[in-house]
Amino acid sequence: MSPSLVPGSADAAAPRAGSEFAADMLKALDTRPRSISPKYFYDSAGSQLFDAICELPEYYPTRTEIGILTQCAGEVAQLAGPRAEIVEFGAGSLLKIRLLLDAMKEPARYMPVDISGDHLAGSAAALRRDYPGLDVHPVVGDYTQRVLLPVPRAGGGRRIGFFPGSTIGNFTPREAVHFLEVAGQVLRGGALLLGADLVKDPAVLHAAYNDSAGVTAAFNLNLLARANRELGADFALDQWAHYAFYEPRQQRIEMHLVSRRAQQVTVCGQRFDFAEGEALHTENSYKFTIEGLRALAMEAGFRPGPVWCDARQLFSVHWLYAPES
Ligand code: AVJ
Repeated sequence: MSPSLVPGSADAAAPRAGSEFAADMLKALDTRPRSISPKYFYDSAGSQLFDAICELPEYYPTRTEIGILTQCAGEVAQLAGPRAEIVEFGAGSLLKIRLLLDAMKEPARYMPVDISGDHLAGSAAALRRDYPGLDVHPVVGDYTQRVLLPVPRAGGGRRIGFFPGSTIGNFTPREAVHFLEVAGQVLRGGALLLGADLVKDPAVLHAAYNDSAGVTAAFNLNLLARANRELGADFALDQWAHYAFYEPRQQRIEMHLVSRRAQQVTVCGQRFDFAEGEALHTENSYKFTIEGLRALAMEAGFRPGPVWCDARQLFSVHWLYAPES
């Protein structure tokens, strides 16, 4: 039995987050327009801020997806069949995976793939305690790159991918197809359960990324705070503005950090100039139509199955059949 391809890096090969962050930040500051991957939001402070975002009244995706998963879990369990092996891309919320595990018949194995080993260890311990029959097998790796899953498939059941939260929206459409192609290889013969945020009234989208409590602003600014902590940078946080808006032609929210005045910053001992109003692009969060998402999946070789939505059509959860071979 050969191990299968997963997007991510194998345990031993995982790069040090610090040095990768340093290299990517220096590269971002040297490029025009300046932009950096949103994966650097998630140090421990950023992960806590993200959890706070999920509780905000304006941020509908998390609670809406949980509602949908609660409704469709029985049907999902039927589709998955007995002794399924679940591969989660990103060790997300324990609540979401529990909804699936509780509905499934004798789930055999749970393999969360995440860049944060600490995050993985915490959730693995809790799940092992609560699901004694389940083989919990975390994989430290970056699922946005491809690598090998270290273990052969669990015997008998189907391999089911789980990619909730509309994290797929952080990829450009091209990157999303590439991710899905790699995921399709990992999951071949099985399926992917995918959460995708939907195109909707721009005012609703705008509010979700411009909350009145300022938590999303703090989450965005934490990237600069993290650079100060880890890269010896000297960003003056009060000289930077959180700027998030919906771009309807590309169907995406863009988040930026905008310099409030002309200023110089030092990062890893190097100086960089920012003009007043110059920006660092920190995140894209694409929104989808149901048909558009299904078309992307088909481009990557998946066959679309059932789709579940909330009554207001805010969010969608898709069952996508992976290629057979
Ligand atoms: C985790 C990527 C799905 O795009 O809504 C929340 C991250 N950024 N608020 C999203 C995020 C700002 C979130 N994803």
